[in-house]
Amino acid sequence: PKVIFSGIQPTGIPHLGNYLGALKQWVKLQDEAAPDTTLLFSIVDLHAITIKQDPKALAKWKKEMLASLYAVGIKKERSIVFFQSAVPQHAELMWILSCNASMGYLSRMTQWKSKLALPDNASPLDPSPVSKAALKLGLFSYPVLQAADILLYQTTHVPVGEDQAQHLEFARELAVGFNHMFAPDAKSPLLVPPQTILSSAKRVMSLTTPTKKMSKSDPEPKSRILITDSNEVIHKKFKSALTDSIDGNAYDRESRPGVSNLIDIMRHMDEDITGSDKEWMKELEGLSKRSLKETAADRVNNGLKDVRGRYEEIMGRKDADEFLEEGARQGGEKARKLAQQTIGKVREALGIA
Ligand code: AQP
Repeated sequence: PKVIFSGIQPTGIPHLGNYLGALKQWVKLQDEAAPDTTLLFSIVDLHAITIKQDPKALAKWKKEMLASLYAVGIKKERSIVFFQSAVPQHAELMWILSCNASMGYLSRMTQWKSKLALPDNASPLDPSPVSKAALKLGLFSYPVLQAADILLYQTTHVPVGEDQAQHLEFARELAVGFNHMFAPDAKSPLLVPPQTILSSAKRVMSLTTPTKKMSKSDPEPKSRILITDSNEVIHKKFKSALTDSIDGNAYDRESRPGVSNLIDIMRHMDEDITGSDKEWMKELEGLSKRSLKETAADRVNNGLKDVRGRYEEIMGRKDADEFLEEGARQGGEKARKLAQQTIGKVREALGIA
């Protein structure tokens, strides 16, 4: 049977990139899953603290993220929804995997390089513009924790955005190496090398700088649409989106990033529209930029209004805190049970049971 695992950092309310690139796909996988498929969705707070976080904000964001996952349609009766830090086995397996993770491999990760402000093609030996003392070990070993998250549940499939594909490859190699070293003769693998499921919405771009990905940490709030934004706010943000002054609308990510991003957003928002739907493109071709932005805003509002309604309903409950705490408690308990099975086998194989 399949085991599907994915995670999201509690670093703010999810935006359209998180929604189209991850959350919408999680819901689809959940709703179409065979009865014997296990689904786990983790709010990865231990990953969030690899960069400095304000403790009060983090505590608030954790709650908001849990409410957001329920609001997009993740059902706690079907999927295991939990906080990573509620399952200590994540940190335990991370340590064990760290003892076999290659520093050279880790230093080639593009996410690490982007935090170091190194170009993608830099060698790990290049001088870094960031002081070595300011660099934290946790940020460097982030992919090992991510591998532990996945391998802990014998995960077979991981839905992620394109930016995470490299980390998934690392997790697979760690699993294969670990099995080879500690359980070469086992009938079933000790750790399961997972497959990546790439979302069709690979990269939703910033509304204000469409050459950058839409991101929770962008200092410009107008660069992203939050899944809880009102119709009015959605329209305002789209209105100020950066496009171009070329007549007509056509899809070309290279030369027309702003227009193409709006087209992509509409395409992914609406399940019925496929990439080859020429008629739909024809309708958009002649629109003024103002109408194009309005059309995009309408579509996004239509796609998000139920999510927004459910979010407000959850947060508006008198017992919202208790409701969320109880949901998290139950999810954590289920996750710990599964995690312990893997950790038990791993400890035994290592001789530390
Ligand atoms: N712009 C995006 N387009 C498509 N997918 C995206 N994802 C994030 N941004 C986009 C996908 O969302 C999932 C959860 O991501 P995360 O919480 O780990 O955050 P992130 O990838 O670091 O991006 P954020 O949301 O912009 O956060 P910050 O600014 O804090 O880094 C992943 O599956 C990711 O691929």
